[in-house]
Amino acid sequence: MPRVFSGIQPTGDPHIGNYFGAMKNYVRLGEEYGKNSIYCVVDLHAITNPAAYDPAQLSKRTFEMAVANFAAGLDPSKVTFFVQSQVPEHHELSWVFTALTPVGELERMTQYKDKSEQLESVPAGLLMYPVLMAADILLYKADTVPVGEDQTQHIELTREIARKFNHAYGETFPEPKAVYAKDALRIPGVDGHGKMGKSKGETSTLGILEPLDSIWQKVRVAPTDPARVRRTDPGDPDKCLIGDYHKLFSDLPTIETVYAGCRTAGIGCVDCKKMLMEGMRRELEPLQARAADLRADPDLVRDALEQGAKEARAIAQPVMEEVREKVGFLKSR
Ligand code: AQP
Repeated sequence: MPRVFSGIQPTGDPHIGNYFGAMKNYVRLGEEYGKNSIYCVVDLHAITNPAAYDPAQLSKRTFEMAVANFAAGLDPSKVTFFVQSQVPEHHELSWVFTALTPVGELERMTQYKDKSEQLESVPAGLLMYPVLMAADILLYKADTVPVGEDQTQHIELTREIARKFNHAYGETFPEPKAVYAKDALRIPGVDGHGKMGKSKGETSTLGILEPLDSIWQKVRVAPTDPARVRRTDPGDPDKCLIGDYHKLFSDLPTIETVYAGCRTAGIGCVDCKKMLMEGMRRELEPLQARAADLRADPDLVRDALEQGAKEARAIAQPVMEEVREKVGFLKSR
């Protein structure tokens, strides 16, 4: 049975990188795979990076991440959606994979190198992050993983772990493939410093639940093509993050107008940014209204998550039984 799995960290407010790079794909694949599309808020991952983790905020952020996904169109009655820590089989399988994975493989992960560089003391959990991610995916024997491009290396490692397990214990797990959203592989941060990411803080992100005034304050001062020093200088919209954002939010005629206007200096950067805000308003205002309705009924959200965890465990438990038997653990009577 083909199955989809993906997770999203409650390390901060969901941003347009998460939305276009992952969340919209969850909705699309959910329509195709129904309950076999399995998504979770990965709170176990969120505690591995001390720079982005605040215990006082974690449960609130987990709830908000669920709200954001439901508001973005994910229907919990049609897909399987839950909170990772409510399905303990994730860390059980993770431990089995830990025993199979060479430390050297983990140390060469780019995301580990980037994040550990910024820390004085590096928690082992940060190193083990991709092993837990492999367990998340393979616990459901998922073969399709909708993610952004930043996760490519982790998915490759997941395939390797599946191969290692199958080799050691017999054919058990599929080798999953990543699926990417076209035009949203790696959405740049609004500060112009690399990929938009939650753990980089609010200067990097445009939150999908963020008030539009606050979004405008960041867009207004966002860097554009450095070649456009004066209003009369022509620019290259392909070298401008506002140009990238237009491709996500604007309709085709607007994109054509903006791209031609930038290249000929027919429009200035401020006009270009104002036109972007129209598209953002169109996309985000209804989403934010749905989120407000959901927040007003927290029991509805919590019930949906708990039901999702039950559905996830119904798939995960037999897989874990199979793993325990193959690994050779003495079965409890
Ligand atoms: N900028 C992005 N462009 C496209 N896709 C992205 N994703 C994340 N950022 C972008 C995809 O969103 C899904 C959830 O990933 P995450 O929860 O790890 O999101 P994050 O913002 O990257 O969170 P972090 O790890 O707290 O932030 P950083 O990156 O700063 O370390 C994934 O499918 C991801 O690919």
